[in-house]
Amino acid sequence: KHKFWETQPVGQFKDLGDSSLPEGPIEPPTPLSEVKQEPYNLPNLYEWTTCDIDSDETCTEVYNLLTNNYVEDDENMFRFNYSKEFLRWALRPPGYFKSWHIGVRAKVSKKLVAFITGVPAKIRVCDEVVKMTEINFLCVHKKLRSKRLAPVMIKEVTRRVHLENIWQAAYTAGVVLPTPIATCQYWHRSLNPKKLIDVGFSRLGPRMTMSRTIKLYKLPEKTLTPGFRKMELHDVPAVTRLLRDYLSQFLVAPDFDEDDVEHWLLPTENVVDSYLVESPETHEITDFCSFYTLPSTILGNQNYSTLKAAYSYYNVSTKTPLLQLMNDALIVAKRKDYDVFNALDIMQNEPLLKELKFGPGDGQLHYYLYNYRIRHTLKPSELGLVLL
Ligand code: MYA
Ligand code: JJ1
Repeated sequence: KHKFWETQPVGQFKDLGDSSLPEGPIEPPTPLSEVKQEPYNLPNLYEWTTCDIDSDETCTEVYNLLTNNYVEDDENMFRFNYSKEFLRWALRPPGYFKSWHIGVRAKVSKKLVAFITGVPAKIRVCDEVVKMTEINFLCVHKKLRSKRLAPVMIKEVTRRVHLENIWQAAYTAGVVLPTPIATCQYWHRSLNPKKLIDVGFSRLGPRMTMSRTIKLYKLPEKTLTPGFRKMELHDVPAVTRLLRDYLSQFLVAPDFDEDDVEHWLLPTENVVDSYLVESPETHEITDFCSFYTLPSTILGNQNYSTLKAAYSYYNVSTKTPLLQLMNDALIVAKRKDYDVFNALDIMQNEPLLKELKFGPGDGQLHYYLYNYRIRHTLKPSELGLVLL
């Protein structure tokens, strides 16, 4: 059934529940001298390219490929529309490798027709911190689908990751592959219900009018928590301590140092927003919340072309109840004109989502590890990792 994935060092469906298999790497690293030195073969009309995302021209080509060919919902009404600034942020974390930003071009026209990326990350699985790559932005042009290009791209990124002496990966997908470590549910909180209904993102509930719906989702103009403010550069050490401490309770979570926190959580306009609570008395940093910006193109609507969505990222509470913190994040997102606030049922989110008037979406997100076996499937609440 999975001609490609059956050949890869990933958990196989037939092994689910076999507790005799050891936890940890599925196959051992090989000496670097044994890693294949040449790229995998592509069909004859295509060639590999390393994408220099610093170059405006290349970044635009990647942006255009993804804008027209990346992930859609199951009814093809919306398509993710990552911005160029977002792509630059996502692809250049501390210690990134340019060689892991891989494109495929048509040999004659030089048109970019496929893409896959890796970025380095330290991820803790139970009590081991493992050097991994996070794989994202796998995309094959719509006209080249179902020609088995994706397996070649995955093997090529694997080879280039191996050349850096890294042997594990983490990734998420909307499709089921061998074998999820967890399956999570998307939840959505309407901020601009009229537009969401007009574009078919949501529906008027039974026995609801538009004006009752607008009233239902109304939010205050201002945040409620005293000491709530935007994160700044000088907060990096305090936020790192807070986040490391908080993430230690999850079975799978990133192992962030200060450089990671500066990159991944310091606010970047229209890319990532982070807020914290500084105690008005002690000036201690006690709580933190963040979201990233990922609009979607609205396919075939007369009146609207993009849906502005915020995605819940990392939230930490020690003093302010998580509910109040997330409510303040909703207030900020509403004030900044987002149409919807999305979140997964990971970490401690699930009980809050219902109280904050989120509703379950029609999409799921499956989490995967490459070449690392864990003995049990995780509950979403045991996951402390958000991929972009
Ligand atoms: S998830 C986002 C994926 N992108 C999209 O959904 C965008 C729209 N779709 C497309 O561009 C294409 O449909 C893609 C497949 C490119 C997805 N992850 O070439 P094919 C398997 C992994 O004929 P196409 C993200 O970016 C499929 O089961 N495998 O198919 C994370 C089949 O194998 P098998 C996938 O439709 C990516 C084979 O590909 C996915 O033309 C993580 C068919 O190939 C998928 N999302 O192209 C990648 N979809 O026969 C893995 C289909 O066995 C990373 N397939 O079932 C692994 C770790 C690597 C690094 C390791 C380092 C140590
Ligand atoms: O956004 C998603 N679904 C929306 C739109 C559905 C449109 C028709 N298919 C949705 N809307 C309902 C919202 C409603 C608001 C009021 C309260 C009740 C709910 O459900 C879904 C997620 O739910 N998104 C997708 O399907 C996009 C793909 C998701 C897989 C992502 C793969 C990631 C790639 C890895 O990097």
